[in-house]
Amino acid sequence: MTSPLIGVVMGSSSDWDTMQHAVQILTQFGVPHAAQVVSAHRMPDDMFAYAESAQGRGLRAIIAGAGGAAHLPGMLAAKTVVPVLGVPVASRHLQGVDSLHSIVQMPKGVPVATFAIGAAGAANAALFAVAMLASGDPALRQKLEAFRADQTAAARAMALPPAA
Ligand code: RP5
Repeated sequence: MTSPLIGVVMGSSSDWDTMQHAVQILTQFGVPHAAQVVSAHRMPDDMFAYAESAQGRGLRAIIAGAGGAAHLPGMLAAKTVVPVLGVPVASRHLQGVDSLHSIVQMPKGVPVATFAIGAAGAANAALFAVAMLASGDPALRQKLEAFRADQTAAARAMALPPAA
């Protein structure tokens, strides 16, 4: 079995609706990955163990999604130099603006690459991880270029309805 290159973690199973969009992209590109729940405030010891073992397990990036006071991406980044890509999950009361601010406003010295709130952010985090891997993998780079070309073709083919 191939070891995962990308770890996908989230603070709760309730984040899966959003984070599955990252997993779909990684699957589509054939990138070995593993997804699991790692909660910063409910499983802090597990979170540290996950981060501390990330390099040794061969992870090249960690995609971390969380909502509300979203500590998970920043705390993982504090415990590993493996790049952490943060996905703000939409929260019930503040629609994910809280999650975005929690993840994006890292103090200088410990970066978290932060993506858009919700499904687009999850998908883009995965595409960014693919791009990182593709810089040393010509076959993966070709797949990424083909993905972009398909998107371009689809956009060029977009038709608008007549004005009302
Ligand atoms: C965060 O709290 C999770 O990332 C999730 O977005 C949010 C709510 O979690 P649940 O109460 O749905 O488990 O830790």
